[in-house]
Amino acid sequence: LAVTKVLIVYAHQSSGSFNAAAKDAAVDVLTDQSCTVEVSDLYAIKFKATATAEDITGDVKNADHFRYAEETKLAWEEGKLCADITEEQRKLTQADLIIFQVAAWGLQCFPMYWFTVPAIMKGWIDRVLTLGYAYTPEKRYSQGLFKDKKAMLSFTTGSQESMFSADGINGDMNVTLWPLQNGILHYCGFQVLAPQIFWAPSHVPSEARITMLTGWRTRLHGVLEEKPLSFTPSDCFDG
Ligand code: FMN
Repeated sequence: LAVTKVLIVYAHQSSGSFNAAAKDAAVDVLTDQSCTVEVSDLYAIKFKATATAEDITGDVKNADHFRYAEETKLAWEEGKLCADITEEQRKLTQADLIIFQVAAWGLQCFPMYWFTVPAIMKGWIDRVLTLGYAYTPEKRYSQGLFKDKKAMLSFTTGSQESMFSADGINGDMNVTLWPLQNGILHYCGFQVLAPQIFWAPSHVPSEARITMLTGWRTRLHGVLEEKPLSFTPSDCFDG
C-alpha cells in the first residue's frame, strides 16, 4: 500500500496561534489517514531567509559576479548545497503533498504578511526551489519537475473575506494569490489545490474559530482526492 507523504512548511512564531492550531489539526487528521507527515517549523529551526553565496559549500564558480540560480544549480549537481537546503530538498523530494502552513503533497501554513507569505517562508521558496532541482527552462508549468506532487496554501488573514472580493478594498484574492500559486507552485509543476483561507481568526469569537478548524478537519479527510485548480489565465481573470 502506497503511503502518502505530506510536508507541511509552517511559518508562525507562536504555538498559541490559530496557525499552530491549523497545523496541528492537519498533522492529526492526515496521520490518522495513514499519511506520513513531516513539518518544517521555519521559525523554530531559525531557517535562513536570505539567498547568499554561503548557501554553497566551498568555492563558487564566479565570485566576482555571483549568480545565485546558476551557482546553486552547479552546487546541487555536485552535492555542494549547504545542509539546511539539502535537508528541505530531501523532505520535498519524498513528499506527495506539500501544505504551505506549505507542499509534495505539501501544505504551506502561514499568516498573510503584506499580501504574501512571511519573509522566512519566502526564504524557504527562494533557497529550496533551486534551478535544476525544482525547475529548468524546459521543465515548468504542466511539464514541471513536480507534476506528480500536490501543493496547497493554508493561511490566516487579518482582513475579512469581503475586503478581498473583486470590489472590496483589497481586490480579488485570486489575483493576490496568482504569484504564489501560479508563479511559484504551478511553475514548478505542482498540482495546486484550492487554498485554505482562515479569514480574520483574531477578530471572530472563539466559537467561530472552532467552526473554522472543524471545517478544515472535514476538508482534510477528502483532500487527497481533490481536483487541482486550473491556471489558464483566462479562467481566473475573465468576467
Ligand atoms: N492581514 C491581511 O489580511 N493582509 C495583509 O497583507 C497582512 N499583512 C500583515 C503584515 C504583517 C507584518 C503582520 C504582522 C500582519 C499582517 N496581516 C495581514 C495580519 C495577519 O495576517 C494576521 O494577524 C494573522 O493572519 C492572524 O493569524 P494568527 O492569529 O495565527 O497570528
